[in-house]
Amino acid sequence: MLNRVSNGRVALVTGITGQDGAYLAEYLLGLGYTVHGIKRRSSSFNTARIDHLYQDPHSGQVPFLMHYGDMTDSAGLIRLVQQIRPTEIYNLAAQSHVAVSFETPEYTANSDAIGVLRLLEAIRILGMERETRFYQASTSELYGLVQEVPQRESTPFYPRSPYGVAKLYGYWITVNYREAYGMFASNGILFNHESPIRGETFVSRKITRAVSRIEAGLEQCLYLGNLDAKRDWGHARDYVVGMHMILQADTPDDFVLATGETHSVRTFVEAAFAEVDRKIEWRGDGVEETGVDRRSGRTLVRVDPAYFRPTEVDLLIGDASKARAQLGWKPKASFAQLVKEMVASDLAMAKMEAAVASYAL
Ligand code: NDP
Ligand code: GDR
Repeated sequence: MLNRVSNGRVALVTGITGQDGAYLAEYLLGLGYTVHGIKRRSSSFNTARIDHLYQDPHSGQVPFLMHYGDMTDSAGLIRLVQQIRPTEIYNLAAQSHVAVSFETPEYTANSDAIGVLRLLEAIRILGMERETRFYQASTSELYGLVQEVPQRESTPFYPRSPYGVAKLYGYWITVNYREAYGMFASNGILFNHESPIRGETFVSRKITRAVSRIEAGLEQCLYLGNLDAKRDWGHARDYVVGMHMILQADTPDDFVLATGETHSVRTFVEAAFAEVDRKIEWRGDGVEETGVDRRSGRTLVRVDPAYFRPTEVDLLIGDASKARAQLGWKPKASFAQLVKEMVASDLAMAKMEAAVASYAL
């Protein structure tokens, strides 16, 4: 058995190198957990988001440990669950980019659908059904084509991408193992949540990064796809608290976590540019639409059809009243605070990069 802290709470987090993995690891360590993370082998460093949590294991018993593993490798997952014997598993690992899932549908199904089964089977094969609680990172992408607004736990699913369909399997196999084997297995149906460490190709971070780089003179224009898509954007820091609450409930269940507010991509762009005192005026329509800076007359935003998806999710807005009533969860950060924090962080980085570039000249 690997390192355990005195309170006996041992978490295994898949997807530890991602946005949520980093916030969750930090939160659980703060609560006194021993945290084990699974990371993939990569030819370059992929631990930037969690490097600040790392402690040299040579220095004695440390609460944060990393292991190599992959959601497509059953034997490796079984071995890790057997060695670590976690009291809680948070399954956050996934090919999580919706647009990329259209390019890599089979791989997405392997990691995001069958990967969930592999972990649940590991718990079952090892006879740990009563020992280990399981959290599955389900998603508002399950709702897909609008059936009802706001979307809640009872809203029918209609996924619109290979990612959404893979996650649908992950959702139901989690429910099935709960019902069939009495496992404490729960789904968090999380609506979009962002942060300064969000992956750079998701639209929120793509926008705040581009706004900052344009401001620092490193880029000229932001190219986007569908400006009219609407999302319920919250802050990842708030959502990992909800993940933990879901596993502390008296009984396993499925919960929506959302802010209850929705904004379009266009509004996100306006809010981000407003942080650097630029007012965007929209001109033209469709793929010809541009966002022009009122002050300078410069075109700062253009539409690139390459970023449109074959099938789109037009409108997401979640109703988290079940989580609020049963778990006491509610998000703290507002949309405005989220955008402000993300732009401030990206602006600091862009200014530093610009300063280094001018010094090098
Ligand atoms: P990220 O894309 O930031 O992180 C995904 C993590 O999964 C990374 O650590 C990645 O590793 C890892 N991973 C990917 N494929 C594999 C694999 N085959 N084996 C092992 N690890 C793998 O996602 P987020 O942190 O934003 O999201 C966490 C989870 O929550 C995901 O499952 C996502 O689908 C889900 N979700 C996210 C929402 C959001 O708005 N952020 C909303 C609802 C659900 P690497 O760093 O090497 O790429
Ligand atoms: P999403 O997030 O698909 O909701 O999935 P993303 O930020 O990628 O897209 C949100 C919306 O913005 C539109 N869009 C663009 N998106 C990207 N990435 N790049 C662009 O240039 C662009 N232009 C417009 C998209 O079409 C879409 O409508 C995220 C992921 O974290 C999933 O893993 C998670 O399950 C869901 O959120 C909830």
